[in-house]
Amino acid sequence: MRIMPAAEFKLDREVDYGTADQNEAVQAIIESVRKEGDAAVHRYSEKFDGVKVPELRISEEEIRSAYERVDLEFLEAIREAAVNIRSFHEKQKRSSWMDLQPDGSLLGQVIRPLKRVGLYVPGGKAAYPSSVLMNAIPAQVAGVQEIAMVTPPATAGEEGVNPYILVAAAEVGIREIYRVGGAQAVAALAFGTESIPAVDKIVGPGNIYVALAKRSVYGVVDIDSIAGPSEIVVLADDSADPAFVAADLLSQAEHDEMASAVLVTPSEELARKVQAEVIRQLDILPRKSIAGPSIRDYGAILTVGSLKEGIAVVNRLAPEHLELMIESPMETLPYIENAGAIFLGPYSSEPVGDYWAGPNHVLPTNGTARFSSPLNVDDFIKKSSVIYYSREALLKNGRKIITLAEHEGLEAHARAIRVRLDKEDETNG
Ligand code: HSO
Ligand code: ZN
Repeated sequence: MRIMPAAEFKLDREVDYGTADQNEAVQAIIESVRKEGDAAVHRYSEKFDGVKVPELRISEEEIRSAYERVDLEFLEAIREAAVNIRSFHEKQKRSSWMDLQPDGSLLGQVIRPLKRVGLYVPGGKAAYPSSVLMNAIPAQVAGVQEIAMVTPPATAGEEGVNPYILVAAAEVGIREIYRVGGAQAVAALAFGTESIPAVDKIVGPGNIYVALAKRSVYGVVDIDSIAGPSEIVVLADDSADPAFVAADLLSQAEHDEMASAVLVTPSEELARKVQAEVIRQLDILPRKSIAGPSIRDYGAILTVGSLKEGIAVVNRLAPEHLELMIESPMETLPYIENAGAIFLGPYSSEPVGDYWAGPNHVLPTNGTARFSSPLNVDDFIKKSSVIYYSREALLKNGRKIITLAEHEGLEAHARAIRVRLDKEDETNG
């Protein structure tokens, strides 16, 4: 892991818009699924996952048997995590409101949950039961009635779906689960097929084909943000334990060869110690083949002249995860402008947030913390404005509305108001 002055570090992250071939393939899949429904879904699953399934929907029996294949410790832990996540998201709930004006008019906003949401859960290296909870629970807290989950077979050529994913889903009450992945799953959720009814919004991470498909159906349905590789920035001073810092950097590096782990520090000594620790810990990591390239290509230890300078670097990076392992993290918090989740002090290691504490682990990546937020209850609601004008209120304001309409050359708008004012004049006169 290279040590360098922060000023020399260039974070040249780009959004992956896919190759021309990938885009073309995804468009073809979406078109076919839209036109042919289930038949196309089956065809693509056979082509890409090597499976021929009689039923897309996973049976109750299969969910029951998944419970027999997971251990009790996992089950207990996921239940407790779900309680923590639910209670955190309960605090995000908003209420509808109505404001009565002195002239008798009423203005307000009603909150409604989305009716039906599709949750994509990847197979393979990023099949995380914890992400099932993180995506489903805010939707449920928002009041979403139907959640349909899609997930590809765990092993190519076989029908079986990861039992931990099935159990996590069942634990939060998701029973509508389909054995399908890739762009065909996204297209099915967006347009609906004979066996998969269309949804209003699609959430959840996936590979490049899933990401391109989501981008492409946006507008037909809503989507969540498109996640880039995971990132962590640790801002640490001499008070930090190098072994803690190195372990936390590696915890994100093991997600993806393209994940980035960066230490920002005013301490040359800590920089050297963390560098040595990363080498030592990496060597004995089971996912060394993923974490190694991540650390090599996207990892860095950035030295700064002061803590203040370090904070400026952090704000520029706008990391998905930020750990403050410094003397007074609480006092520094007000100066952090851009970060998806902020972990304070030596014991708030990132996995505490990934799995357990309650805040969502679906966070803005790729610098998007500059303008966006963790996945939350608001992502699953919508608002309608409510307007009630009393007779008195319209009489008072009608002339001014007419003026604005006339200046836009919209005479029918003006007349819609005038017809009411005129009627008043007639009755009065
Ligand atoms: N750190 C990941 C979330 C995750 N970690 C899932 C473990 N499982 C992205 O924020
Ligand atoms: Zn993680």
